[in-house]
Amino acid sequence: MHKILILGIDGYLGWSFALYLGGYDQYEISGIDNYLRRDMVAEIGSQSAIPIPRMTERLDAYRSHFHKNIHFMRGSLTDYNFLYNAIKSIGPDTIIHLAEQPSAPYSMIDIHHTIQTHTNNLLGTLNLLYAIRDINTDIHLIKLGTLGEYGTPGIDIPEGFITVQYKGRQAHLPFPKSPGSFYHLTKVHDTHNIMFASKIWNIRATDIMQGVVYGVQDVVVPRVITLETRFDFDHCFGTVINRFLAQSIIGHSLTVYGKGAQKRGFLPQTDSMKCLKISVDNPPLPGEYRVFNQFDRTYSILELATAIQEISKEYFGITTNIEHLDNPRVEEEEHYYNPENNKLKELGYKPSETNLHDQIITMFSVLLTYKDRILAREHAILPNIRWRR
Ligand code: USQ
Repeated sequence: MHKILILGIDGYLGWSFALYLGGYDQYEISGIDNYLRRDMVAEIGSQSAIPIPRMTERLDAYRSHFHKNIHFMRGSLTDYNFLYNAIKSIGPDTIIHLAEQPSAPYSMIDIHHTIQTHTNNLLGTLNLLYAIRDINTDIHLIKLGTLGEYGTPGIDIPEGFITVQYKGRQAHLPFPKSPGSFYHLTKVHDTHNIMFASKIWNIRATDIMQGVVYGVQDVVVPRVITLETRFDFDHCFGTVINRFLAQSIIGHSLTVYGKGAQKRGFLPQTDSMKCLKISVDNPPLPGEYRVFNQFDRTYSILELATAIQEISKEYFGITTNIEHLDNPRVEEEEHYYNPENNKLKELGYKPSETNLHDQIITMFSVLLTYKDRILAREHAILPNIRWRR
């Protein structure tokens, strides 16, 4: 049996990954979470559009559906003793670290939220690195970073490293980082900590530079309500495609920040799961630190808004406006963007055959059921956190 420990198992990706692995016999799954995501979404006055039950109910539903248990422990990665004891007792072959505060706007609210984000993300990852050093350096660490670590540098973005020539000499160096929020900065700092720990302690690590994930989980069909993963649409925790869909469903205009020509790499949740499993099944060598850029395609924000506007009208009879808001963030709104993503493909990754158009239709159908829950938190849609005062 391959023992996998999912950190952040109660989250959007963590729970989906537990479901995704549930269909395979070779994995024994454990999970840790401190419910921080639930608390933060409540703090900003929102809720998941798709209702999510308490962890005990999730675990019961999982057992009934997959006929196997998840070994769950509640606790924070910032507590070294807790983390050490948990990893020691579980004895994982692979640890997937999805337990970070994931929102750029949340990290920019004020000094307290910046500090909270840095404390949670950086200390959690440092504790994890030390626990791996102290327990078993053969454990494969898979850590979720972000494509946003690179920013929008105006040249092609390789996977982690670039060969540079300078004054007649050549070196293979980490690609320069230029992140756009204090949240994204935590991922850059994590990257440096992991790279260093890997070098000095011989830890095998996969650092995933993932783009913006969208969609609902589609592992369990027909859908079982107690097994659904969360779906956020608020200005802090909703990612852009998920937000546009929720906005369209309640007749809100689509909130394009600034010109909307800014581009990002995107992937549906199912493809994120496929990629994570490929990383699990193909560990790096002892002491190897590797980087995967994980996304399917790049789109501009306006392209996405236009696609959702058209699909809303054509398939669901909903007329939606696109509204260009004064951009609350400080970011380039028109730029060259071309990250590379070959390494996962070389390991066998094939993006979903369904295209964005079909995925949006599926998401729409699922989300329509929860229109009332979105309407109940309509006040959490418009952005009110600005990068500059
Ligand atoms: N945007 C809008 N309107 C909205 C929301 C966002 O125009 O209503 C724009 C933003 O200005 C930005 C882009 O859409 O240019 C993406 O924003 P987002 O909120 O969907 O994603 P982001 O803040 O970049 O963060 C998300 C996840 C984060 C992950 C990151 C991957 O929350 O955890 O690391 O995507 S990446 O963007 O590649 O850095």
